[in-house]
Amino acid sequence: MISFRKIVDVCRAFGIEGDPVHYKTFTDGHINSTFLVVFSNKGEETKYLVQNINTVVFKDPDALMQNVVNVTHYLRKRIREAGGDPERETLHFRKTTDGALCLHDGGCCWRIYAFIDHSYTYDLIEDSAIFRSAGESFGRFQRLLANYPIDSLYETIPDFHDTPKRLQALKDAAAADSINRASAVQNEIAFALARESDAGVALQLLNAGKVPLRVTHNDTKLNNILFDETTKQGLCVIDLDTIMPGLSLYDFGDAIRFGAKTAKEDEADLSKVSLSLELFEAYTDGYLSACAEALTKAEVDHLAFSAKLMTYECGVRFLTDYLCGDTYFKIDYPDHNLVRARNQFKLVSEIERMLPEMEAIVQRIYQEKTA
Ligand code: ADP
Ligand code: GN1
Ligand code: MG
Repeated sequence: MISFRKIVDVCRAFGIEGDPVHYKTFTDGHINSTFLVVFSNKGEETKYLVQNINTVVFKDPDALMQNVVNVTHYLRKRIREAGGDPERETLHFRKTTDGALCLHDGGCCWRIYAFIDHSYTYDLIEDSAIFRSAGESFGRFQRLLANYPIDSLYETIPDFHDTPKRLQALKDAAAADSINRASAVQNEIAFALARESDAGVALQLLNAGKVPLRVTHNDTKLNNILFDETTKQGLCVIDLDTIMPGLSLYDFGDAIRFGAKTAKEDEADLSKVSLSLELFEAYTDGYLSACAEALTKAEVDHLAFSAKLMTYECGVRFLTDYLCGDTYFKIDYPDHNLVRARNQFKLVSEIERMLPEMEAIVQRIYQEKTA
């Protein structure tokens, strides 16, 4: 439990003056601990976003911050050139009074960025216009970073979307069975193993030179976009910790996994868990309107499949964490990761059923955008 006092001390190390007025904890991320803090100084209130970086997940926060600083610096220029507002359309970090990008404090690591006010995030939506805008935001993000020097990126989590390695980690966790949970989840393990041949598809396309390595976000959950309160449009892509060389398929697939679902990621009533084709179509339309021209044929042909792949991978990761004793994702109750894994596997089954329709939607919209 992180106290308000601790957070205020952190703010002081970043040179923030004035009286702390109020703070709030954000609960929508599974990795970092995030707080909004309000300070009053000379009659004016300023909001800051204070974040405790998860150093179990991110082993080298300084290298990670260098990535984020370089990328946001680059984005600011591109956004300005495109006539946008760099203050609200990308993240801005504060340095410590010593000029460092983050504050090391015991085993903890902290950073602070400007709070982007009058914005909000979604964990679940029904409104396809909003999800279309999310597709445009991530498509534009991919386009803005198309010429970013990819080799200069530090790989914050190696093999992050290497699905075969994720599956191997599940097999290892099941074999080790360190906290005796494996016998109770044999059905879920069997579900994952039955789809082993899907795991390597994206990497095979990469190795065959059919899809290019791009600068990708790698964590394109809907709640990693801030929406503007006034325009109701996607405003700023956040959570830049996993920007790494990757595939467009990862970003498209993960966005569909999280955003086109009909129930929350941890909904335990699996009868509610499916994929909305209307939302899928809306996202595809927004995404392809922003970046269709840049995609290869193999990328376009595998967009629908990528939704299945990323949902499968995420389910495998939740199940692995469950078997390992919940050391990676934050949980609210003991079986939380198992509930999440079952939810993702139900969504995989639903996507398998809908795949031909999803593929037809992609081809139709792609033709429209490139005609
Ligand atoms: P995590 O890695 O844990 O997902 P995020 O960086 O996504 O952490 O931040 C968690 C939440 O905090 C976001 O989903 C969003 O609601 C809010 N948030 C993050 N950055 C900002 C910001 N600069 N301005 C306003 N809200 C933010
Ligand atoms: C984590 O940090 P957050 O909550 O945006 C995870 C993603 C998973 C996602 C599942 C660094 O994302 O890879 O897909 O949870 N981030 C990391 O909801 O592992
Ligand atoms: Mg996040």
